Amino acid sequence: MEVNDFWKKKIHFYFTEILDFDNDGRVSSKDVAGFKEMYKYMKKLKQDSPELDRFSKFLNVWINNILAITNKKTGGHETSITPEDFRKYCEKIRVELVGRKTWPSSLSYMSDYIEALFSILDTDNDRSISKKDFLSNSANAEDHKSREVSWALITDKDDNKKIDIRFFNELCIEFLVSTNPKDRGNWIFGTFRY
Ligand SMILES: [Ca+2]
Ligand SMILES: [Ca+2]
Repeated sequence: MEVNDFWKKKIHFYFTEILDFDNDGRVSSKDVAGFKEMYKYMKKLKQDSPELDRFSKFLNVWINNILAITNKKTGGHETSITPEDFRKYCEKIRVELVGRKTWPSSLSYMSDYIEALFSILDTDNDRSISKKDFLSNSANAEDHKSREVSWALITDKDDNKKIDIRFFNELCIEFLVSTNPKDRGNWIFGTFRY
């Protein structure tokens, strides 16, 4: 199963709109610093909080893993990731994920990264993502609307549904694999602007 234009657009969107926090066209530890600040603010944490420390560690491990893979190919010592590097990385791990619902051991570091994402979405820290959590990350009215549509798609219009960490992992894997816009994992980041 090859990737298609929908998949490429989705991965590009994820890179530019979500990962590249400071909008400089690359993903690096500078973006992790931005996410850390946002997380600290959202969860009302102190600068020296162990939770905050764990959160940024997860993100850095993940970025370093992508760099290790992309640098291996170029033989270089790049410290930031381009959209093309990222797409190639996603294509590579996608091969290992097709048909799976859990991370293979070769990608075990992804669980920690997914845990960090889950923590961002779980705004009230009760270890599940409710519709309220999902909508509360909206940036503006338009974003709020697309999140409502995304939620309906993911949960089959069940407003009382809760997304636990196991289901969230499945949806994230589907996000990385799916070439079909109808698959619900495509909407886990709450947008239709692919
Ligand atoms: Ca950046
Ligand atoms: Ca929650």
